[in-house]
Amino acid sequence: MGFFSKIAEALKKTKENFSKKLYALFSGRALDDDFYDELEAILIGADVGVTAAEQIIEEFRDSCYREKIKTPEQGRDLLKRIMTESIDYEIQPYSYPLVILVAGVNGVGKTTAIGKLAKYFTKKGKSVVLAAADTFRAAAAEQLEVWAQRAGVRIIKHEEGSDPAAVVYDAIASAKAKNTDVVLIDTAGRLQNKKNLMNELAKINKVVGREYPDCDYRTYIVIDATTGQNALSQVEAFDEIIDMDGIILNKLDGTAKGGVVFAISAERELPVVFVGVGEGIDDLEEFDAGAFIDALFE
Ligand SMILES: Nc1nc2c(ncn2[C@@H]2O[C@H](COP(=O)(O)OP(=O)(O)O)[C@@H](O)[C@H]2O)c(=O)[nH]1
Ligand SMILES: [Mg+2]
Repeated sequence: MGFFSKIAEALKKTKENFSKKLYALFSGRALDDDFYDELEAILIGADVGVTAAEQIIEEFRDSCYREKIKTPEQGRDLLKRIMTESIDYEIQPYSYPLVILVAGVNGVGKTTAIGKLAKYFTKKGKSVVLAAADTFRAAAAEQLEVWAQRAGVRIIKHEEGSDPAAVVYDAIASAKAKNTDVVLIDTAGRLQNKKNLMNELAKINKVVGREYPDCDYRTYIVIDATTGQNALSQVEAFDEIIDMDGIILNKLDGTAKGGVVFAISAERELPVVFVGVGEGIDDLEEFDAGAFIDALFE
């Protein structure tokens, strides 16, 4: 399945909240105040968020006037274009050696995403090593090891409770020694202990900068789409700890809250880089704004 069909499948529930109502809205209605109120309600109902909904509608109103939009079809196309533009970021292609740090609260799917990313890069012919820097629970490294086996990649892990930054140090040393293209860093996500988490991530960040200054370094925060607007405060909290480069939006399958993509763009100006659409190793897709919108409006 390509991005479009996987996304269309994953967005099924979001669409129920969205595309049918939009379709009805655009069917033979005047673009009056009631129309805009209803449009705002539909956007907010799909978890687009108030800020993003207001921005989209303002832009839509202005453009309708400017472009002399008359028919519902023209209006629908215009809305599609505006919504696409609001989430369409240019993402710098990866260069190698590459290090990706994956952060986020417990249970959002960090470890799963690392497993999927390992497969993603090996499919591109890249060599990969995983750094099991969630040393908080022994089970975390074991879980990552299962993913390493599935993807057929190496893993560096230490004892439970050991220093996560030391794991990252070793993984980088190993990548240098073996000319490995990609280092993927799994981390713990205990937000209830914010100070520890902050120190830990900051320390890992420093080790990467010091030991691998020439690598392409990306920091991704993973969020769970089913949490909707709550994910925003997680993005904010992690973005304050280390400057995040992008978002992995997990569990898009089975949620009606796919509109959170727009909220993140409007509030944080962070691109969604990948989406998780299931629990399997191939259930990760590069985010494509145009295909996402097509699937949403379909
Ligand atoms: N439906 C669905 N489940 C997912 C997805 N990504 C992860 N999960 C599930 O979410 C749960 C937590 O994942 P895990 O990777 O352990 O989260 P972590 O605590 O952030 O490392 C597991 O049961 C995963 O199978 C996804 O894209 N879709
Ligand atoms: Mg984990």
